[in-house]
Amino acid sequence: MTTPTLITVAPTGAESAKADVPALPVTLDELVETAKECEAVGASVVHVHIRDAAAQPTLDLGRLRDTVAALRANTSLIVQLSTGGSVHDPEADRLAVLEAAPDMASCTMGTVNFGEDVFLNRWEFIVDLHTRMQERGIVPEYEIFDLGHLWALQRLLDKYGLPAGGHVHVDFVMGVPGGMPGTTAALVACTTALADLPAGTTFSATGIGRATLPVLLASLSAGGHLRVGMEDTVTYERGRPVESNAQLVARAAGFARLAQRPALTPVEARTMLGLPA
Ligand code: KMH
Ligand code: ZN
Repeated sequence: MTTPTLITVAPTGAESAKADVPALPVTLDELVETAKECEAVGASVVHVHIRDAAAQPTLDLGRLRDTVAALRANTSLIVQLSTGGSVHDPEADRLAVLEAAPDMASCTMGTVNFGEDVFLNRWEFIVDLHTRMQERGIVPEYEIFDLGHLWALQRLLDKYGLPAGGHVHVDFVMGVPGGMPGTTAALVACTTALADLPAGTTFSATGIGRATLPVLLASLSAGGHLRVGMEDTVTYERGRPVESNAQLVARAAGFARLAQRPALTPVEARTMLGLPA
């Protein structure tokens, strides 16, 4: 039996500048329009970073609340807010993201070098995020930048219990300079390590930059799900900038159909991820 494919779109991120990537959605209107287009071609989850009036990354709570409301009003997508923010965001602001009451939120499972920067995720901070999400009924997506992060997740679940909804879903973020590479071998190492996590744990994978296609194909063939979007990839093919997030989602959905693992609808995705209908 084949498993349909969960497609998450990560449309904006915190790293690219609007001046360098004009197609990047940075206003609420642009984000909502992108989300609608991506849902129409196969996305079921939207992983959200927002920008301020100057198109700079922000974790402003009012803007986050407005964003959750607008995405819910205009799409059926599962709204996943980033608690990773940008590498410069303080822990308190990252924790406060949960006050915007999304369906899901990201929870990165360890510190990782991030290009020239450091993406800091202390153990106590991870425990705080995990337990606050449990209390609020927010379903985490555990972000795995390196193999050891899976071992940290095993420790977290052993000590503090399963997430809200009882289902464990991880996302392998591959090809960040400082993290694991975006290769089939690294993906296989991660999927092998999943054997130590609760039965039924699901995974998606995304490759940064030129790792996009190798990771997408490896994940599909390994029974995994997909994350694509301009947070991770701004070049569609050599010398050709991405025109829109929907272009990336459509390509992912096309590969998923070829693999006879068509895209899940948001309703089906809710069931898989342990979210209320
Ligand atoms: N922007 C990165 C520092 C997440 O969204 O949780 C962190 C990130 C992970 O994108
Ligand atoms: Zn992110």
